[in-house]
Amino acid sequence: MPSRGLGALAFKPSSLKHSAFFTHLPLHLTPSGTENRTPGPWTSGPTVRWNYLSCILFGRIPSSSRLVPVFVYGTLKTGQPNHQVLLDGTHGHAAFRGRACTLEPYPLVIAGEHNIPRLLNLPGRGHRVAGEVYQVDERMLRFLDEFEGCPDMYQRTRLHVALEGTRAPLECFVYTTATYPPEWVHLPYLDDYDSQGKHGLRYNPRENR
Ligand code: PCA
Repeated sequence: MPSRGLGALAFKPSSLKHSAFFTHLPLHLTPSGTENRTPGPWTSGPTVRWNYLSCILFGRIPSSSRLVPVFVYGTLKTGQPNHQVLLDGTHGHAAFRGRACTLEPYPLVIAGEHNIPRLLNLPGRGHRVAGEVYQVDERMLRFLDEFEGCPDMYQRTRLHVALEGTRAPLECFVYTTATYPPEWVHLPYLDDYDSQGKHGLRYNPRENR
């Protein structure tokens, strides 16, 4: 049995390796790591019967509708300007899992002319950052990739968070910024983004840009 890290949870069953979904995603966006070798219920032979049966008996979710954890730290958080997109069922499914904090410190800055929060992919600098974890389905994940301008504006990377009320660190997807002007590293570091915070740098929603 392969280890059940994020890779195993993340829509990469061997039976779907060549499906439209995986050929559609850029390689670096498909979670790497251990493949889930559990075949989906659509495979043929005796396996198909077992898979259907196990779905019914144990409530096992078919691989195509598995949920993956996404850590949000900026405008997607509750009460922030883009939170609504997570609640919109036409984008897919997102279920709130809990509040969380990055295990390692990261520089979280507000940058650029539109005052956009950016988690710079520089673990070890800045503060441990507060946010929220959502379990999202593949449709919502694809929507978020597009919404966050991934892979140009943000990159979908992974980090570990401490989820409130749990002990084990949880590996999540997160939208970070890997390439940025060098001066961004010297901006003030936040630990809990609030678009209405004392910093006074009001987020400029995309419809106004
Ligand atoms: N939206 C994503 C990344 C930064 C942003 O504003 C989030 O909230 O995590």
